[in-house]
Amino acid sequence: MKRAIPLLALSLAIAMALPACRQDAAADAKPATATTDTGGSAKGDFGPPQGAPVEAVLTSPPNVPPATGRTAPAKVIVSLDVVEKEMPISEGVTYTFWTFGGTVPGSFIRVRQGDTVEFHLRNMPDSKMPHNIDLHGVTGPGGGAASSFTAPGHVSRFSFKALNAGLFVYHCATAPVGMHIANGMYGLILVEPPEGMPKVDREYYVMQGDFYTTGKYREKGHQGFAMEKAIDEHPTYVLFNGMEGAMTGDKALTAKTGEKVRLYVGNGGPNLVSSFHVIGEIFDKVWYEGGTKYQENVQTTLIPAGGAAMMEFHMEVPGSYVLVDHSIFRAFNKGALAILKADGPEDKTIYSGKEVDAVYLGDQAAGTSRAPVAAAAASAKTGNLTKEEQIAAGKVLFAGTCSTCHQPDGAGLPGVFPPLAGSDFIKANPKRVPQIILHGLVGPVKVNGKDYNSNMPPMSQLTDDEVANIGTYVLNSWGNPGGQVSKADAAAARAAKPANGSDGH
Ligand code: HEC
Ligand SMILES: [Cu+2]
Repeated sequence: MKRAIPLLALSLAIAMALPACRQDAAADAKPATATTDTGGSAKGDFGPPQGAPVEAVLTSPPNVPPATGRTAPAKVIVSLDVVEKEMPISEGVTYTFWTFGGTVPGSFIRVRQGDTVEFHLRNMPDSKMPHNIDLHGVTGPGGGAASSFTAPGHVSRFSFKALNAGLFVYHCATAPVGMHIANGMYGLILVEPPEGMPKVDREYYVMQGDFYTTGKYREKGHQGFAMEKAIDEHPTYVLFNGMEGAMTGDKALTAKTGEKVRLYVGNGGPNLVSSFHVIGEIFDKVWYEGGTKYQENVQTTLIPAGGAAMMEFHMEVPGSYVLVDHSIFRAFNKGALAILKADGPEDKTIYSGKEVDAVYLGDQAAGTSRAPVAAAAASAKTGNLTKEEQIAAGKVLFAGTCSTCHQPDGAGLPGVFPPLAGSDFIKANPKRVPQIILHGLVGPVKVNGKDYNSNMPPMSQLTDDEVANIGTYVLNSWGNPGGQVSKADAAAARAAKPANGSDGH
């Protein structure tokens, strides 16, 4: 009996191999495809550059430069500026980024295999740090890093021949390397194969990175870099294109049904690998690891830190497609979320469902403005925060955090989620609202004469400002007693022991 299984398996394998062999023989007769070796760095048009030097077109994310369109090797000049600058990392939160070209990720560079690239790296005079560049598309020790160490106010120049086709990460490699990368110093360089990339309707540039701030996720104001968190690999933010919401709302990527879209996706790290996924789409092709061969019909592709991938899909159904790192807390609690919006006629034979809504997008849904949150943060900073501003901000935050259960109108769901609207439970002790938000609620409670015995999870991921604003919104909505929750109240509630269902009754 024990022997029978491997024997059976063997004969099955032989039976299955026979027709497969015949197919392989037929394929051999066909012209070379991606299943043939490209020859790597040993095969290509590596003759001297022809014609006048070409100035590379650099683009800021999410844009990709046009195809080089060249059929012979050229000398290509790439001029990239290192800029240290303060930019928003989330609504009402700023961070001092170190950038290649003033954006995170840095400018997209596009050349052709066999090109000789003359790289000019300028570090702006007002920079505080020296920087350099290591391009993974360079053959040579350090990938350019040793030749490009550049003090503030200086320019470095070095040349390399692009021997391998592919999509490559570049990054700063100045000590402490992790810190330079964590501050946003990475981008992509595409080395087109000699025949160029297949034509598509749209190309986009997306790059993931993990960020480490001294404050919590969405803690307002200017945030510093937290070295300890970075060493522990505990990011505060995981982002596409350097900012929460860089590609949502009116900045969403766009496409039309019937179009073929290609994404060039990199992962700068410094620490995390990305399980890159587009909710509602299947990648027709993935050039995994940014190399020459593609896999077909893929749901999620792994992009290592310091790696990249290209993926293509055809848009059939209109609506919002959500780009995420499918390590899913990163998407919904650290910012790794972007939207691709496809316009066009419905095709009910492919999909009868409705537009993706708050289920996936929460406060990132189109038409939801987070401006009131930023306004409240700005006023809080100057000590002028009003109750009205808190209510406006709290309303946005409630939609993103509480409304899935308690419903947008606070009515709850009978027998499952108690109402917040006109809640006698809140009225009996309004001070408990911030405590319930932060510590959750378990065990039996009676609200407006109805019994509930369920479990509200703690929302301790919220900042004190957020708790204060949500609490103030709840207290001043739907016939509740009014009042205000301050940031100090929220901090005190955070420090206090969890509330339980029976106290106050
Ligand atoms: C995952 C679902 C869920 C989310 C999200 C949620 N709650 Fe609750 N909430 C509950 C449940 C369930 C109870 C009742 C718990 C029990 O039976 O002990 C509850 C109870 C409450 C109560 C006390 C009962 C009442 O109706 O007055 C308040 C106040 C409250 N939640 C506020 C909030 C606020 C504010 C948020 C957003 C920060 C929020 N909840 C998010 C599920 C949720
Ligand atoms: Cu640097």
